Amino acid sequence: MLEHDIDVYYKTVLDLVSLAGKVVSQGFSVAKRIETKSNTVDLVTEYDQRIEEILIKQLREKFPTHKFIGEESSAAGHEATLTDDPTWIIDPIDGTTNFVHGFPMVAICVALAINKDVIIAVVFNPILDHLYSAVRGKGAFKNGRPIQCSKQTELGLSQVIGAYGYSRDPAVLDAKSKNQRMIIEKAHSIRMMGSAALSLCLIAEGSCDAYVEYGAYIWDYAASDLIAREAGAYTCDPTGAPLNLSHRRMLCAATKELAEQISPLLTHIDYVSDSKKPTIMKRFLFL
Ligand code: 2AM
Ligand code: CA
Ligand code: CA
Ligand code: CA
Repeated sequence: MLEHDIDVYYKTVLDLVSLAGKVVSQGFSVAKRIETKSNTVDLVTEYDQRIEEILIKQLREKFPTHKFIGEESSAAGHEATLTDDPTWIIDPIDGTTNFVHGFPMVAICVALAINKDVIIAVVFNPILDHLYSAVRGKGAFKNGRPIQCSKQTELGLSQVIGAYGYSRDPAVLDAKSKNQRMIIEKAHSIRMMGSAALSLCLIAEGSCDAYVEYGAYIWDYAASDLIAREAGAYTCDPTGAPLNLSHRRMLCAATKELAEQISPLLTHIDYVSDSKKPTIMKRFLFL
């Protein structure tokens, strides 16, 4: 891959995301059409769909051989399989529930993966005008300035980001509640942002020290995972195994030492073995 091509891809996506941000900002404070997806709390608006259409149409015109994975165009909310082909992974609005309620943690997320590795990542919160970006190997940036995660190694001194997601399955809620409880017994605090991507960006910029979530998808993490790692953070599967962006599980921590303290506390939820019903797994130690 020529350096030159990456520059073209990066500039193209930055321009497009800035354009899409204007549509998100315009929709943020007006009444909108809201529909539900998998259940009554899994929401989608006309803006999610419109922004994904704009991004895919414009990127396809520029790069006709590239593939696309987008939340709103993936069948029944399930992700398409990531291949070695250049693939744009798009979440048009991360934090749709926030968008519906006028809570300003919303972001447009776009990542480009080549050979299954994410090389370009952009997460843009147009309401707060926070643009997070990274190109693999070149560091992470917020509004053009380099960012770095904290150096925190102690859970007892950490601010951790949690999440409840959209599942209302009692077993899943129990497992997630138990995880929050295990963490809050030790940490300074737990925060919930309602945006998986911005949660990882908050770690990237050092405002929080760790994040754990089960149930989000590749489009939630593809861009923000690269931004967090380029800012120095450690991302892995919550079991401690290597991260697989398609496995719907994420542990991100400012340091590996911190991830190693959080992992053994967790009750894991497995979305891979049985796609119809998540399985709650017994705790197991960091691998
Ligand atoms: P969304 O707003 O794009 O739907 C909410 O906890 C955060 O997790 C949001 O970033 C949300 O993305 C994402 N998310 C989406 N589906 C989820 C799921 N089934 N479980 C957990 N989080 C999910
Ligand atoms: Ca999302
Ligand atoms: Ca979304
Ligand atoms: Ca969604």
